[in-house]
Amino acid sequence: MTNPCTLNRLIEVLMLHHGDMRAAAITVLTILAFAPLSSSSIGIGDYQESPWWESTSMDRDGDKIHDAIWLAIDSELYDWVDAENTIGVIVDFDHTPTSQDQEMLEREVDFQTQFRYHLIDSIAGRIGVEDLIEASRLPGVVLIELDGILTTQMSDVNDIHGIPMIWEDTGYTGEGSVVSIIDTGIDSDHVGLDDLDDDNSTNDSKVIAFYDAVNNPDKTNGTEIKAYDDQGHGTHCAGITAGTGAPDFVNIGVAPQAQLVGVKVLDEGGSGSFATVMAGMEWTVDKRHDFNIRAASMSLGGFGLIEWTSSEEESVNRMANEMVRSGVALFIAAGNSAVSAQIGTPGSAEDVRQIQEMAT
Ligand SMILES: [Ca+2]
Ligand SMILES: [Ca+2]
Ligand SMILES: [Ca+2]
Repeated sequence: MTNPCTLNRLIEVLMLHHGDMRAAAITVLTILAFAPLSSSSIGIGDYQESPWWESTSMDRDGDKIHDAIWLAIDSELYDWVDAENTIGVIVDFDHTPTSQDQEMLEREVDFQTQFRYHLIDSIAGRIGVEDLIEASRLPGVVLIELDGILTTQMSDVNDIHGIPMIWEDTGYTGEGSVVSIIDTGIDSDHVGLDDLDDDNSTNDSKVIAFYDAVNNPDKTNGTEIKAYDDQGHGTHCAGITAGTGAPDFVNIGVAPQAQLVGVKVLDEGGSGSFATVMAGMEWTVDKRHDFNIRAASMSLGGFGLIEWTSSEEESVNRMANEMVRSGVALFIAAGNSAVSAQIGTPGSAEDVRQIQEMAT
């Protein structure tokens, strides 16, 4: 086996191609198996040669407004602009935005704040199309990004039982590990996800915390909302990762004794904005010590404009990088929904390492 530290570095973040859920699941197990062996993670420096916003491909004309915003406003493929003529944006600052910065946006350009982040220097919300230019000129604002849309990544749902059961060879079952599933939620009443030992007389929940960034974004302690999934994709991913296999034990997850944290960022239609997805990502980092979260799984894909403009500096990518820096091993089954040669957000994050060959 390779040096676990090297391996750990390789698997800090994984990018797995469209549909290869089987490889993704094996890799999750690899993350869990080796994470405890590693020394502290992430040797990525914090230095930056020049501010990213001065050279990002999101703003080739240098007007501090994401070039895709104007495309979005004119797009007939998706209703980026609502009936009030507002559009969802991520406002990037040259410093971590404070409540005063948030108030400035709300006061000066009628900004409707949705989330203010601390892992990246950004505030998400809606703004009137007519106020975009004024907002771009406010002090501290360096870029106004389009708030993109992410959707569930279709995965290969069959052949799960064909997974080589690494845990049979190593004895490793995921016991003691906690994985955050950032998706549509988790049905914690599912018979394969409701407990660890499939014995209803013992109290051993598998899903130990839940955050609903879609419908209850202000309830952040992780235990005040019962886990649910009004779409199904997140439950499916949770089962592949850590399902016990009950009731028939045909489809056993690759880490059947791992526990899960559910983070709902996609709605009942299976889609969500960058703003909401990032809130779930940041929550995972904020709660990593509370719930001993060692890894996070995102099986999301982009569509439409973000596939055209996908940039390393895009907010979701920056948030993904911050997750990794904080020590949460992130695996992403990223989509190539539009252009086969292109890695969609957030798979193009600079820290993402493509290790398909390891996983297959
Ligand atoms: Ca621009
Ligand atoms: Ca059970
Ligand atoms: Ca039980």
